[in-house]
Amino acid sequence: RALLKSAAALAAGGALGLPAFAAAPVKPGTAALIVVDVQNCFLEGGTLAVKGGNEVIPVINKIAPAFENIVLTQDWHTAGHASFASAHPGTKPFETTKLSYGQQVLWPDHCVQGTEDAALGKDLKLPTAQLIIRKGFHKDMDSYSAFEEADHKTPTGLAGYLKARGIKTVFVTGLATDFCVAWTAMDARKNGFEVYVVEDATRGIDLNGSVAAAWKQMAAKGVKRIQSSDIAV
Ligand code: VGL
Ligand code: ZN
Repeated sequence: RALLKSAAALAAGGALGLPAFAAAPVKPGTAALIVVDVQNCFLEGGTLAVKGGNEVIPVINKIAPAFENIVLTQDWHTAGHASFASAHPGTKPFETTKLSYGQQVLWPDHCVQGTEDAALGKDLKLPTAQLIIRKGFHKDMDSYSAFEEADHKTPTGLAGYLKARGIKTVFVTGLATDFCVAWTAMDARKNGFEVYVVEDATRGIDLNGSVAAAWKQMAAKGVKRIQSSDIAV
């Protein structure tokens, strides 16, 4: 049984300009679903609520049974984290500043370790998920990506975990499309995985067109864009 309906696999191959036969069937045992940051902070009423964020939950719940391997991530910041505008006097949320590792968007205080705001969305139904990666827990460094921190050096260990389990293909879902989803998808490519982002299982923050920019950057790195209806559940 293949994870992707064949028309979807062909379309994803075609979008990359590959001949149709290049899109090999994805076997469930070699695929993982990555559910990025579906936490109260990014849901309705959260400290950094993403518009329509709650709508990803039923979509993720619907496709999850197709996966033998499910990994979740949690944005997991210290109080006073470097990505918070409140840690930089004279700045406001959604401004950009320069930190030791490069440009950083400054955010409202969000997803602080151990708070209810940082908890996973209670309506997620992923009883078979086996790993939760917590990221952004170094006070001086952010981590949008589930694979490595913003210095592009410090690994989270996720690539090793997936490789040790024979995973070749990842399907990325969750919040937010233009930040943690995009960085996770692109780093998955960098680590040699075949990558699909399930568009209707994501929502974006969209600062100055960042959602469109993220899709463009992801496409340039070979990330394939599909819909949940392309997955055979
Ligand atoms: C995220 C902004 C700040 C995300 C995390 O999950 O996309 N965005 N921290
Ligand atoms: Zn964050």
